Amino acid sequence: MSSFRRNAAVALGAAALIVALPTSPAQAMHTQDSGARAHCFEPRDIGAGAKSTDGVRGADHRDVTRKQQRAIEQRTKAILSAKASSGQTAVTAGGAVPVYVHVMADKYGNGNVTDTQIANQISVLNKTYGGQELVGTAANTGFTFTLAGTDRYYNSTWHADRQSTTYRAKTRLGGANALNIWLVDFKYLGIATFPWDYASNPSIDGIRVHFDSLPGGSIANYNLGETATHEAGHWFGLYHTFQGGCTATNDEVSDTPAQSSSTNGCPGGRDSCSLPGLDPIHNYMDYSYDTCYNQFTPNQSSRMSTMFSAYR
Ligand SMILES: [Ca+2]
Ligand SMILES: [Ca+2]
Ligand SMILES: [Zn+2]
Repeated sequence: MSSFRRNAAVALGAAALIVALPTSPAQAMHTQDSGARAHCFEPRDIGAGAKSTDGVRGADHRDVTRKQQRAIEQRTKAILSAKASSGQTAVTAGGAVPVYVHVMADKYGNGNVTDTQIANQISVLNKTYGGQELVGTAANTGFTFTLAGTDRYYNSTWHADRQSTTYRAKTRLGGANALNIWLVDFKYLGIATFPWDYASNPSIDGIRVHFDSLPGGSIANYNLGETATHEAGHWFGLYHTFQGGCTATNDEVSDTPAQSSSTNGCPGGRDSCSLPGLDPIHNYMDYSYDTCYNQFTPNQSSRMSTMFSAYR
């Protein structure tokens, strides 16, 4: 039984969680019982005044308040109408995304994933963003991913995701449109930055992903590479499907039914809000198991294109 869960664990200290990694069922129970969404990681990474949340597929991006959410929507509209009035195409659907993978192994080589695992991870990105896990229902986002480079570091501090602002700034490659993936060992499955934060914080832009969540990794239920799909979803500007809970606007995506809270596992038929539709437990932006994930929706797809066009 894995100790990992996408949404718990953020309230626990790092030490407890490190022991809680897959070999320790007792700690796993402890971890899973902790549902609190503490704001416990590195607000300094995210930008002045911002609170960060997000952990084991839980608090994995900075917290965005309703007010900030509205401001982001308005800012995006303004950027795109300015583009349109200057004669540019406001929104281009999809795009080619160069991917830089930074393998942050420790000095003994722990975390040194293979080139095959990295290639398989890129394939998973292409499969999931191509709508290939549920053809006909899942959206083909039009985004494609190509491995632009792999580098390997053997630094135990960086491997543990310490000094992450420093190591990201030193190792990040490419421009706004380049997806940087740092593979580390931490208590989260992944952590992401949002596209609208790129301009103010370009040097840390990208996603940090647990190296053992890659295809062939050891984190039970979360080792098919879809943590990177989820984190990249944030990087493209998606919120969790349960953002905003049972409110009308919720995650700013009209075809993802509102959800009161995150999903764990794969509970078919879950319906946590009286608003129309069953909870989107198969959506990559919920916290379900990798085996449960199979889709982005058409409107998530268009939101990603909108945000990519505005900010990347
Ligand atoms: Ca929605
Ligand atoms: Ca419902
Ligand atoms: Zn997330």
